[in-house]
Amino acid sequence: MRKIKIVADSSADITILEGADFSAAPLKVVTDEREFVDNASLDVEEMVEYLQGYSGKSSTSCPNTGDWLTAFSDADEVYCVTITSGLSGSFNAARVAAEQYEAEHPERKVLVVDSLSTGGEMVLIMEKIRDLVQDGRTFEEISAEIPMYQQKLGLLFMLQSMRNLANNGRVSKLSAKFAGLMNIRVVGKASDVGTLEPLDKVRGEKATLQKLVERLEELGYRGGKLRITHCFNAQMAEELKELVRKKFQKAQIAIEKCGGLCSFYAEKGGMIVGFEKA
Ligand code: X90
Repeated sequence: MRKIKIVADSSADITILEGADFSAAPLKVVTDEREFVDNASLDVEEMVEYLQGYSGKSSTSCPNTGDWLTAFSDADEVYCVTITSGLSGSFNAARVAAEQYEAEHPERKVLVVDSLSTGGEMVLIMEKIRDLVQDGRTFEEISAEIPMYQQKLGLLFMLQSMRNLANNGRVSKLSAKFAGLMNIRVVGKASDVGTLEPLDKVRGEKATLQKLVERLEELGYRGGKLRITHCFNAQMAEELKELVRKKFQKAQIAIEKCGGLCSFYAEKGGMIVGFEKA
């Protein structure tokens, strides 16, 4: 039997993937005083509280080659999904790890997938990989299929603050300016090159939820799988789920909490929505 592993960096916000041998490689959140390793034992709530009261410099770092190799372990086939290469070095580090892994063990194979996204969209990719593995598909078939499936995925976000994104150069100061001012939230999507593309500035919770549903439909969502991750905003996540369900009764919707990395950038109140297009 070939040993198969599915791995991702911790921006996918999961610690287990049902029906698969899964491992995560942690990103880190770093301040002048503390370092938070984004793994299952991180107290995300404590981190978010601490960051709210902290006004010094804070930043993040992606897994290094060694972290990825640890996650690959000793599998014959590794399927590795990373946060977008447009915003992080995670994909590059994973590629270096994959080359080293294959060079040291010529019979082993690694597929590294640049999600051009994060959060729930990464999980949808991994669930697809798991289903294809369970259907008995080969490494080569899966490697060909995944880029096609990625064409059918999208990611929306809703942010109440973009301070950490702007301070770390992941969006322009100009795009970040409005989030949080006068009850304004920013709704945007992952662009084709895996960067943040702000779309709307919306005032008020109800209007924001309506805008999210409108954008979902516009981007091609028609009731398939949808995965909401939120940073301490279970209420809006549930409301979004209800609104989507009203339009698409058969929608398969999951709600999860953001882990450390996504909480750092999405900040309190933020939501990230990965979804399948029709
Ligand atoms: O390598 C690193 O240090 C990690 C850098 C990650 C930077 C951005 C993470 C954004 C997370 C924000 C909303 C979703 C945006 C998706 C855009 C593709 C959450």
